[in-house]
Amino acid sequence: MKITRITAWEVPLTSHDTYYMAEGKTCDTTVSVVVRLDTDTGASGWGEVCPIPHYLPAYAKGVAPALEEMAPVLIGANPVGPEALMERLNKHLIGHGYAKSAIDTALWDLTAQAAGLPLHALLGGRAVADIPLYHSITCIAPDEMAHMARDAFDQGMRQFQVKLGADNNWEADVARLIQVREAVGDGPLVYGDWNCGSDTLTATRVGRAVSHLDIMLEQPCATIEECAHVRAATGLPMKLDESACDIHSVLAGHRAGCMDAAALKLSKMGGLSTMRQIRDLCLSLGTQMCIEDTWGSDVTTAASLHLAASTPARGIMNTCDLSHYVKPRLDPNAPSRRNGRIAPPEGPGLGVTPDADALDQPVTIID
Ligand code: 0XW
Ligand code: MG
Repeated sequence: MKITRITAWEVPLTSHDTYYMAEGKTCDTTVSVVVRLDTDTGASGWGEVCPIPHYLPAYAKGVAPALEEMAPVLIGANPVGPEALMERLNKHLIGHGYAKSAIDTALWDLTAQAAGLPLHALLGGRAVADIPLYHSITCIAPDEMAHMARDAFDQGMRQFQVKLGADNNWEADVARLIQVREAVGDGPLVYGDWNCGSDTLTATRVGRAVSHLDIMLEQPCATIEECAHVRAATGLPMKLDESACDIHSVLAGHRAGCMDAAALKLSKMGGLSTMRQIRDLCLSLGTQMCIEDTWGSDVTTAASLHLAASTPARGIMNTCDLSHYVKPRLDPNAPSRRNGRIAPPEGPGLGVTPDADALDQPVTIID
């Protein structure tokens, strides 16, 4: 099998509720880049990457030029066995993991289609029937956030990510955590995510004000050292997200003792090929994993679901149905949440095919 053409579309995804995070980071309408690799056998593989503005070293407009740069390695290459081709690609273009993640997903899609197997069969085999979801709550007024949590609880959700810091009001952050905790009752997992937007003093004050509650903190500050400081000062468990971005930083987070949980995101880690190595490392380290992507719709959600479904239950904390938060749906037949859980698509490969109507005109065609 040979890759004959690379096509990319830019699809604006609009959040159902504008999504506010610390430091003015917002998801209102964000551009997702959808990539298709065509081959000489007629099979096509799909990938997607949707960087959130100002969130990670990634931007949507960077994907198309990176595809041009990678094309000489990709066109004519055999997509089967993605790791070998990704190794060559990584030598040809250093970094740019977010752009590579869309290519990597498409290579895995083609490889699994060629094998006639669902993608999770190649990523370790089906370990769980379905995966628990978390519900992410935009940083707005505490009582509105508590309502959103209760609504999601009533629909079966049992894990809640409470966004903090958007209004630089630490007492409001305390209220957010207390009110969401109360709204969902004892038992569900509740964690507060600053997306790097706090300092150690503020995060410690918030954490100590809720330290009598069952609460986890997520990435309060930009560095592993600061997060470790907050964990030690508050005694609360800690999830790392932005600063756990590759094998070395995951090991550093573990050594610093502040990685009870970690967010594994496809575009942050450069795609499934790298992320499955990090998944296996986290399994060995005993870190609870959230397997997801930064943002996006059905293609990147499906890729995350295949990796999550091939991860033993002891390591998987949750996943995210990103396509639930935005419109349009790229593939209306792709999996949706049911009673707080979700399963990967059935059938060979990734198991999703974006609708031509959702894609419109391509921005890049390389052959
Ligand atoms: C990446 N987000 C902003 C969107 C996902 O829903 C989770 C969240 C995060 O930073 O953890
Ligand atoms: Mg986060």
